[in-house]
Amino acid sequence: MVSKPPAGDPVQDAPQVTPPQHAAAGLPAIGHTLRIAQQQMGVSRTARTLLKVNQKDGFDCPGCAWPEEDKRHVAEFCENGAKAVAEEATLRRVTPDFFAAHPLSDLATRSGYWLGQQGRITQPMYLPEGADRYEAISWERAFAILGEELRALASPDEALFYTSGRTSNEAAFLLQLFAREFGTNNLPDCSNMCHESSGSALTETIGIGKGSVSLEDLHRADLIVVAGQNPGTNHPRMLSALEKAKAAGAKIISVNPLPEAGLERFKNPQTPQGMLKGAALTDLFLQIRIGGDQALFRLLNKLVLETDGAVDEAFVREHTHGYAEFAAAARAADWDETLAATGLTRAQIERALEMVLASERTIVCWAMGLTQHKHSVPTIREVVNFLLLRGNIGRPGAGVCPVRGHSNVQGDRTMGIFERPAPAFLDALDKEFGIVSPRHHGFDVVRSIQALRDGEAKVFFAMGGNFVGATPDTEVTEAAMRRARLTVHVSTKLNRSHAVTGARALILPTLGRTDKDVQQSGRQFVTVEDSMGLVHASRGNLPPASPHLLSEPAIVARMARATLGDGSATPWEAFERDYATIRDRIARVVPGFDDFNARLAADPGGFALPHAPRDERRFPTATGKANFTAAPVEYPRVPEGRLLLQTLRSHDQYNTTIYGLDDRYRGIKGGRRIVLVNPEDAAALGLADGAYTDLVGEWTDGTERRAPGFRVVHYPTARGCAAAYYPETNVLVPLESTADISNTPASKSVIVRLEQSQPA
Ligand SMILES: Nc1nc2c(c(=O)[nH]1)N[C@H]1C(S)=C(S)[C@@H](COP(=O)(O)OP(=O)(O)OC[C@H]3O[C@@H](n4cnc5c(=O)[nH]c(N)nc54)[C@H](O)[C@@H]3O)O[C@H]1N2
Ligand SMILES: Nc1nc2c(c(=O)[nH]1)N[C@H]1C(S)=C(S)[C@@H](COP(=O)(O)OP(=O)(O)OC[C@H]3O[C@@H](n4cnc5c(=O)[nH]c(N)nc54)[C@H](O)[C@@H]3O)O[C@H]1N2
Ligand SMILES: [Mo]
Repeated sequence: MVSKPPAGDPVQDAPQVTPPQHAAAGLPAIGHTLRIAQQQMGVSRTARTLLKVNQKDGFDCPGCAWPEEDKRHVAEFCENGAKAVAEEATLRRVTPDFFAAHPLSDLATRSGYWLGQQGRITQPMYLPEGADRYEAISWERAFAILGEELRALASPDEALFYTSGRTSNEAAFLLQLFAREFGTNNLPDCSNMCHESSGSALTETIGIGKGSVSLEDLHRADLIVVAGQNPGTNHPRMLSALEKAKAAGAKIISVNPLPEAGLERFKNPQTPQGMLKGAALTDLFLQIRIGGDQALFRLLNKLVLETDGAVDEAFVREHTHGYAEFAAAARAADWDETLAATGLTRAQIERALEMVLASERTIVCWAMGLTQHKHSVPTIREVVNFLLLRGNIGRPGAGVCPVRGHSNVQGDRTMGIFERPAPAFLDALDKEFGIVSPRHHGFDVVRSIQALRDGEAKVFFAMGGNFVGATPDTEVTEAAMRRARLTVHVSTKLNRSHAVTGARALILPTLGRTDKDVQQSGRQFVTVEDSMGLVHASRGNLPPASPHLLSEPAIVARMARATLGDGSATPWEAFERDYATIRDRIARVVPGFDDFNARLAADPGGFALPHAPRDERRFPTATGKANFTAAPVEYPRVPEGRLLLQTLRSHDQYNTTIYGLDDRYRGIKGGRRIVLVNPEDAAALGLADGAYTDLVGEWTDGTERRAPGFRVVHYPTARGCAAAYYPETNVLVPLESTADISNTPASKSVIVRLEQSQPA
């Protein structure tokens, strides 16, 4: 299989390379932000919009899920948040004329960057069977087609309802309610590709699949371990929290195959000193081999166990289960094997141990560097073991901190977007609405693609996101999507998923976070939950991108009426008229949302959801205690002459949305088809800096996948490891290459061969 870059695209991919930077944010970031924002929005709209980001009376930043501090700055956003806002609040428009000028066969040749740059979609569009052009369609007709196709299915399980994590709580709650009333748990979501491994690991070990720390805890920690995360690009506001923690005396260990600029040094744009000098953040950089984290934490656990007085014995006795078995496994950890798995030195690990032992309050933060491997779930469980050993869960300044991606991905799960819902959740939903939800599990993202491929699923509906662009094994996925009867995308902007369709397709344009949402009962707001379990309101203030847009809750309500008709006793019309009525129902179904509307009215800044381990040191697991686990240590074995490739984000992208072609901190300009290779590995493979190479993925079943024409960049990544951007490299990730237990695509461990070639 070969994936070539698009041919019909005027955008040139010609990467230039300069040395990587050692500091993130500061003045260059501000200039870059304003430039991008003004190109999309003009000067006055830029000012009006950016001043409302993350304010209590404003909208939640559509960037990442990092929480806001209670005392907000006037400009409470970061460079990349501003880019996310500009991308949505752009003045560029995709009208029916655009679709008349660009048939599907043309759209299919365009890059994601080009598609996104065309602007906001203004009207519902329909692609009839056999046609090559989308045509404008009325909302009535669009819902009639959708209802007709859904009702025609042999079973509700032939429908798939995907959610990307920007969807509000209100829209997500309605979507899962509709899916279950219709009769399926097929609710795949972006989380299946993201933090599912964290959820799987945490639910079993501490009883809740969410992080246990607040911003306040980060500020009070003695030691913060940041593993597998690049906050300088993906969670820039986290750097302010790390800076504050450092100022109060915290130490930081970063565990990463790449030296990431933001973690090295941070120039805080919110303070004058910060702008000039910046703070060094990382005290110890553990440049680990890809996939070596479980081995590292296992050895640290052994060393803690062997140190007198280092284990919090009272905590272990009172609050945990499985200690003996875990301790036996940890004691068997082997130095030589750990050094081989991690590529670290003995001295580095001993230094890390000293810092661990010197800390009374430890937090571990992580993101995709830990979640997207075959052995991600046992890796994260080993992190939990590490924290449990010294009682670092459920007290101030300590805990687990999976740093979530999309701004409401955590909230969507809380609202019931899950293919494997807990029976108690379904019981509450059924009781409230007088329905009978299916109890059998639905399809996650990877199973959904397999179901489309195998003809088991026929209608695909996406509440946001870019399913085709974000999922693995691009060729397989695109072929699968083309087998669908109907594909439907609720979207703000064009992307690859609109160009790779089923027999019929609908594009349903919707309001974004920045747009003012007025319904029959008046102006509405929605709510979101951040990475630390804080729920708050989000209110757009711009006139909508077009008068023809419907909000996400309105779209779900109308889809439900078109599909379920008089058979539904659910007040869909009332929900659309007044979102407070949706929140009243959420309050009665979802634990922690009691008096939802009243609490939001009392404090628009929001409230924290309950979290038993954090609040009461109570662990709602099967054993009633926090569980130690003892999985065998695994790490990727890479054959001679091959490299282990991770697929990651550049500084100028938001997942599949490409803002620009630069990756400033890594010194890449004007192109994305690059592969970062350690200079010694490159020398051994005979690859000069600037040479062009094909990336050839080798999968265990003997199949190969090829991504041609990547420029080799000699870069200080760990030995044996390589890195290239997603989504260009998704073609290399086999659909079957997933994490055990969580079924998350193993996007960070792809075995590749590099073959000399030409620019693509
Ligand atoms: N600007 C911007 N912000 C974003 C996003 C975006 O695309 N752009 N995406 C959002 C989303 S949905 C998410 S999930 C988050 C993603 O946030 P991140 O997880 O920071 O994103 P990635 O670019 O995938 O970076 C993975 C990091 O893990 C490291 N890594 C890779 N493999 C390993 C390993 O085996 N071990 C260790 N220890 N480290 C490893 C990589 O070198 C890299 O630093 O960001 C969110 N925020
Ligand atoms: N190889 C590889 N693959 C990966 C990853 C990786 O690291 N490597 N990361 C994975 C991760 S962590 C994630 S979260 C997924 C992301 O997967 P998705 O969430 O599906 O992808 P996005 O690129 O975030 O979706 C962008 C699209 O969302 C739409 N959109 C934006 N705002 C709104 C809105 O307010 N409402 C609606 N309805 N639509 C909107 C726009 O049309 C835009 O084109 O990708 C995963 N895929
Ligand atoms: Mo994500």
